[in-house]
Amino acid sequence: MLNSKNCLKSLFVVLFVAFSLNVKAQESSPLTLWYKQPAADVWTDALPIGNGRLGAMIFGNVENELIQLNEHTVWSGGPNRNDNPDALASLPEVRRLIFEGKQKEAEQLAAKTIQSKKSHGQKFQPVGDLKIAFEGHGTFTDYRRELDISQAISKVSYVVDGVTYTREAIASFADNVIAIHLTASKPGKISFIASMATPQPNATIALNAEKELTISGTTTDHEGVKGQVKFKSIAKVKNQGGEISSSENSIEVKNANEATIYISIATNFNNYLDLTGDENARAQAFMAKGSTKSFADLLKTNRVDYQKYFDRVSLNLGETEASKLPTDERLKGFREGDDPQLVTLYYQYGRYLLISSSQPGGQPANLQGIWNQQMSPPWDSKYTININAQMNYWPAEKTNLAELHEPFLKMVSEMAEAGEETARVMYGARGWMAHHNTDIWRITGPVDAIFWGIWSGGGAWTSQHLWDHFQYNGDMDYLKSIYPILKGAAMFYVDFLVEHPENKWLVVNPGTSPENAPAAHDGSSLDAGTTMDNQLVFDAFSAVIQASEMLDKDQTFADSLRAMRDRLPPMQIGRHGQLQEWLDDIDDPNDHHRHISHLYGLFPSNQISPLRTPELYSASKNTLIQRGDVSTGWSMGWKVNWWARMLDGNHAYKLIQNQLSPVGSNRGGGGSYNNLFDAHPPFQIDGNFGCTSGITEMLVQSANGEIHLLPALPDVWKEGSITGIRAKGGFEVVELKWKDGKIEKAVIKSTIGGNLRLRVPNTLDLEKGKGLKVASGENPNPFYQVPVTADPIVSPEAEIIPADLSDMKLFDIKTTKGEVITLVAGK
Ligand code: FUC
Repeated sequence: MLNSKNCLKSLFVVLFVAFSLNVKAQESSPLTLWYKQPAADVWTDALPIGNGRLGAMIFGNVENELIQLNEHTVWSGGPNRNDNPDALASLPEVRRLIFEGKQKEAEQLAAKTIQSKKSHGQKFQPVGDLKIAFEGHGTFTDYRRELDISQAISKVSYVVDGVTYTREAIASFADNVIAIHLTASKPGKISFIASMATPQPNATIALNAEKELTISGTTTDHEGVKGQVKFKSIAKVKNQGGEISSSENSIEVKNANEATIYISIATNFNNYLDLTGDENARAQAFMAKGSTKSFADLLKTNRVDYQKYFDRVSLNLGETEASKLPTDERLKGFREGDDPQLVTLYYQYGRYLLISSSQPGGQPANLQGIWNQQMSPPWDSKYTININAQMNYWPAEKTNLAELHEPFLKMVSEMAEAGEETARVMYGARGWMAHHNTDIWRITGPVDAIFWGIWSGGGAWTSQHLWDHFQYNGDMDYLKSIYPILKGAAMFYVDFLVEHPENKWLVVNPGTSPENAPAAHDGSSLDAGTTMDNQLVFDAFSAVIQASEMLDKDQTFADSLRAMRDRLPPMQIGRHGQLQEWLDDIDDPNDHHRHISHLYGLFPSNQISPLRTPELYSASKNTLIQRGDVSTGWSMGWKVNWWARMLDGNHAYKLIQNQLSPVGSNRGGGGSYNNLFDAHPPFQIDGNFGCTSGITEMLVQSANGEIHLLPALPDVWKEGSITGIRAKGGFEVVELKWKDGKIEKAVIKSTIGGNLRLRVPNTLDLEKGKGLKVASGENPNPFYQVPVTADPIVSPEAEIIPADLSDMKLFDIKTTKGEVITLVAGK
C-alpha cells in the first residue's frame, strides 16, 4: 500500500511528466504560427505550404483532414491577346477631349475604342483537395496545429484514446512533391481513408494502374478563351505495417505504424505561348522520384533547400510573455499589448511566403501568391501591375531573396515581347507597354472597364524591377541583357508623350492616376500629365540614361531622353499643402482613396526625400495625413514603406499595428486573418510582402544616395538587431545592432567594392578604434547616383514644413571587393 508520502511523490512524478510533456509539445521555434483548434471550414485559418510550383493549404481538421492543392500554371484559358486595334484611330480625339477638359466624354469614347473587346484576363484556378478521413477521431484532446516557418513544415497533433497522433506536411523544393507524414505514439494505430475531390468541371478522379489516386483535367474557358491547360495530380500512399487497399476512388490504410502520402501535380504548360508539355509524364516522373524517398529524407533535403534562403536574414526586436500565446490570440492582443516578437514573426512570414510561392523557373506570386481555393477568385488572382504584383516583390532584393525575384523579372521580359504589339497596334508607338493587369498569358491590352484599364504605365513600372535587380547586384552582364527591355519601355514614351497645349510640357495623354478620379472631372479617371505618369516616365528615362552611361552605348538616344525628361511636368504642391495628384490643383483633402499613386515618387521610387527635396517631403506628408492610415491591406503595407521613407518610425509602426489587427477590427479597412494572411479584405498576399518590405525600410534604406541605418526606428523598438539585409551597390548589412535608438554595432560587407556612404543616428568608429571620414560632396559610387528631381511648383497657399534632420551623421568609407567593415558606437 502506498503511504501518503509515496502518494505525494508519485503525484509529483505524474505532474512533472505531464508538465514536461506539455512543455515539449509547446517547444518549437519562436518562428512558428500555432493554434489550439483546427481550421474547420475557414480557408484563411488553414496554413500554407509551397515550393514555388505547388501550394497547399493544411486545415488540420482532426476527423476529416482537408489539404487544398494548387499548381502555379493551372489557369483558365490559353495563349491569347486582348488588344483593341480601334484605339489608334480614336487616339487623337480622346486626347483632344482630355486637353479640352471633357474627360467624361473622352472616357465614353475610350470605352468604345480602347477598352478591350476580348479577354479581361484569365483566372488562376485550384487543382482540388486531398481528403483524409480518420474514423473514430471525433473526440480528441491536446490539439495543436502549427506552421514552423524556420523549417517550412506544418504539423498537427492530438490525442485520441491515449494515443498521440501527428501529421507533418512539407512541399519539397528538390523533389516537387507534397508529402504528408502520419505517425502515432503506439504501433498499428494509423488507419484512414484518403480520397480526392476537385471543383474543376472538366476533370475526372480515378485510381490508376499503380493504385494511385489521380485527378486529370483541363481548365475552364473564360471570356471567350478556350481552357487549354491540362493538369494531372497523383496521390500515392505508402504505409509501414498494417494493410492497404483501394476502391474505385479511395485508398484505405488499416492499422499501420506510419504512412506517407505523396502528391505530385503537373501541367502541359511550357511557357505563355506553348502548351505542348505532357502533364501525365511530368506528374509521373515527379512521383516516381519523390516517392522513393522517405519522409525523413525529403524533410532533411527540404530543410537545407529552404534554410539556404530563409536563414540569410534574422530579426530580433525582443520577446515578451505574449509570444507564448497562440497566434490568433496574439493577433487580437497586438494593438494594445506589448508583443514585438509578433512583428518578427510577421516579417519572416513575408519571407516564408515569398520562398514558398516564387521560385526560379516558376510563375511569379500572384494576388494570392500560389494559394487559391476558388474557381473564380477575387480579381481572378491575376497580376495587377498598377501596384499589387510589384508589391509582392518589394522584399525580394533587400531581404536577401534576390533569386526569387526571377519569376517576376521573367514575366516582365515576356510582357516586353507581348507588349510590343500592343504599343504598335493600339498607340502607333515603338517599344513596349502594358496596361494595369496581366495574367499567365502575358496579356498587355487593357483589362476591365476603361476607368481602370486605360492606365499605360505597366511597362514603365515593372521594368524598374530589372533596373533594381541590377542596382543591387551590380552585374554588368545582367545590365547588358536587360538593356533592350529598359530601352523598349522608355521608347514607348518617346512616341507616346504629347505636348500639353498650354504649358508645353510633355505629358502622357490619355493617362490616369490608378483607380482614382477627381470630382472636378465628373468622376472620369482620364487625364493628361498625372503626377504618377510623370514620375514613371522620369524613372523609365532615367534608368536608360544611367544604363547607357554605364554600358557606354546609345549616347545619342540617351541625350534625346535627357532633353525629353527636362520637359516633363515638375511635381506640384497644391493649395492644401498636398502633393498634387493631377496636373491641376483639384485634389480633395477629404479623399481617402486606397491608391496614393503620386507617392510612387517617394516609394518605391526615390524622387521625393526628406533629405533632398524638403518641399516635396512636406507635401507628401500632408498627402499621407489627408488620405489617412486605415485602408485596404495592401494600401497599409505601402504606407509602412512611405512613413519609413519619411523617416517617421512611429507613424510607420502605427500602420504595422493596423495591419496586425484581426480582419474586421479596422473600420473600413483591412488587417490580417488568423493565418496571418493579409486581408484586403478579401485575402490578398501583397499586404504581407508590402509590410515585410516596410519593416526593412524602417531599419535600413539604400535609395537615397547612401546607406541609411536605422532611418525610421520607432520608440517601441528600443533594442534589437537584424542581419543579412542587402543594399544597393552590392553591399550587405551583415549585422546591425542597436540600443536606445543608437547603433552599437554595424557590420557591412562589400561584394563589388566602391564608396560606402553611411548615414547613421550616432557617431561610429571603425572597430580598430579609428574614426571615420565625414562625407562630403556627391557620393562617387555609381550605384548611388540619384537623378535630380526638378524643383516643384508651389501654390502660394501651401505651407511648407521641412523635416527635422538634426543629429544625423554622414560618413564615407572606401571599400574593396569582399571587404567587411565593422563599426562600433563612437566615443
Ligand atoms: C487594384 C486595387 C484593389 C485590388 C485589386 C486587386 O485594383 O485597387 O484594391 O487590390 O487591385
